[in-house]
Amino acid sequence: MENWLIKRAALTPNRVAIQYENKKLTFQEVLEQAIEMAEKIAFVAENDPRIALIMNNTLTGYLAIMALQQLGKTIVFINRRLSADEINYQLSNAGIHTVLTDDNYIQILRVNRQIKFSDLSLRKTIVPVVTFDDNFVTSIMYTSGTTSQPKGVMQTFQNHFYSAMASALNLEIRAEDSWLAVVPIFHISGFSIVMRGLIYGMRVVLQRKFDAHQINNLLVHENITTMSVVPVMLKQLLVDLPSEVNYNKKFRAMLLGGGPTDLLTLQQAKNHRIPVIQSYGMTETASQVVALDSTYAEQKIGSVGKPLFPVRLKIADQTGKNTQQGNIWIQTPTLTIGYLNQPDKLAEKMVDGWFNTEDYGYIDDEGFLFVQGREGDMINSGGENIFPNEVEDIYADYQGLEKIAIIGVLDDKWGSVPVAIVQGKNLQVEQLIQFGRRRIAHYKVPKRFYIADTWHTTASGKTQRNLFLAEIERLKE
Ligand code: S0N
Ligand code: AMP
Ligand code: MG
Ligand code: MG
Repeated sequence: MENWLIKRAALTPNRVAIQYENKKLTFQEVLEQAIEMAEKIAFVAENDPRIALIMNNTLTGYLAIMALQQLGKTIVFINRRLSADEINYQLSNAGIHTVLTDDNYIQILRVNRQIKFSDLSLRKTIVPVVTFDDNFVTSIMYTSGTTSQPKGVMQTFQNHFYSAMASALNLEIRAEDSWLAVVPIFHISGFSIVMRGLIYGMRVVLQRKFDAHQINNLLVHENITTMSVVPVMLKQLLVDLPSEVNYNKKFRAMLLGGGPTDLLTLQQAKNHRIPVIQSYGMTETASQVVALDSTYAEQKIGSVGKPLFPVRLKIADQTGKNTQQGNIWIQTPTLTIGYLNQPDKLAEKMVDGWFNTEDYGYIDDEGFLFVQGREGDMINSGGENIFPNEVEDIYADYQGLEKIAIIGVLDDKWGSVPVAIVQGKNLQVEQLIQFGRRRIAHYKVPKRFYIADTWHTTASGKTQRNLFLAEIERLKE
């Protein structure tokens, strides 16, 4: 395909592409500023095939993405909530030499070049790429797994293009559309909005920080038509929004995804006349692959909907044999071409062209998908995934700790949070917490530690997390 940004600047030069704080840039202005930034990046890192971005949702971060695409560089997005160790692992795994950032990570990173956007200055003339090739990996995002270290999900231009099309065929594209992006761009929830903006020629309203009151103000007073949220965001918006206040008349879709939502929240959204579109998707599928049309919102409450136009869906066991209830399997042109440097890992999840999401669910007799959980007891805290094994492994090095089991418990704010069951000598909760906070993202650190008298194991010696969960539930009563 043509270079998307150059194409946009040719087709709709004067349309607003991006709005950030009090600034608005048209597609023509974005192209000019992206080229300027590309020239500055070329001066310092012309030969790096991949460059990492550690960014907030800021205008400079957005322009850096546009610039890197003009240079034909693969962008490695880093979750800025991760610990130094976790970030360094990803940088090293991706063979990164240069990190561009809008933050002060300078001391902690082990790479050759760490450059703040504001420190880029000298330029080198560049020639923008002519085409955005279907199979070119434009972005890489790391996801953790049940048993392995985080893996870099490679997303191609084709993945993003089909994803944008699939969403458009579901939600339509209208000339007046603008999409509010407060979900992080380092996640596919946010980056997919940036790609849709470019492909549709649509205004993206970028927000650095999620503040429910501020977001509600924007949705009430500005002509914003669409917003992506994770459940914790929707809940906070509902708490802040007075019952007599409605969003602006053009607002037509609150795309909700990234984790399970409780029915009460959906009901409250309905009371506020917020048109929620429930959706289901993942980094590996370049955002939603299943979505619930708002006309079915009531009838199919709790469902994430039907597969989008180019997507096929089935429920099968772990070997791929069809079942009523089991793993969710997907066929989609938005599926990643693989995990960076680990070609076997995607193959392990594929059977006959179907991708095993490792999520559990069922499809009702009218074709609507219901998601019911996930392999490996994954915990979804505010849209961030936590794998118990990953946290347990970190604590294996803790002096005096003999046993640990991480389990997810329901949480009013985050949906679900990790707590730890431990056994050992002289364990101090405060020190256990500090130990975790130095090594892993804060959201992964257990919120509470329980000392267990007896340990629940299976005959084969595996910890039975579900029995501990039942015990904790009893303690709460
Ligand atoms: C909810 C958010 C915004 C909360 O962050 P906030 O309030 O900005 O936090 P801070 O002020 O920075 O920190 C305050 C304390 O809170 C802790 N903390 C922050 N986040 C979490 C969390 N998630 N869980 C637990 N604790 C958290 C901080 O650590 C800090 O504590 P201390 O001081 O102790 O460090 C933020 O969490 C957020 O942005 N969440 C959303 C993440 C997200 O987008 N996830 C989706 C990932 N999945 C996908 O992208 C696939 C699905 C998808 O594409 C999609 C998803 C949604 C909508 C649409 C789509 C689509 O298909 O297009
Ligand atoms: P990520 O790996 O960060 O892209 O997160 C994707 C995962 O989030 C999926 O594999 C699911 O486990 C979970 N998820 C996404 N959307 C939903 C949803 N609507 N309901 C339940 N879980 C979801
Ligand atoms: Mg994942
Ligand atoms: Mg906050």
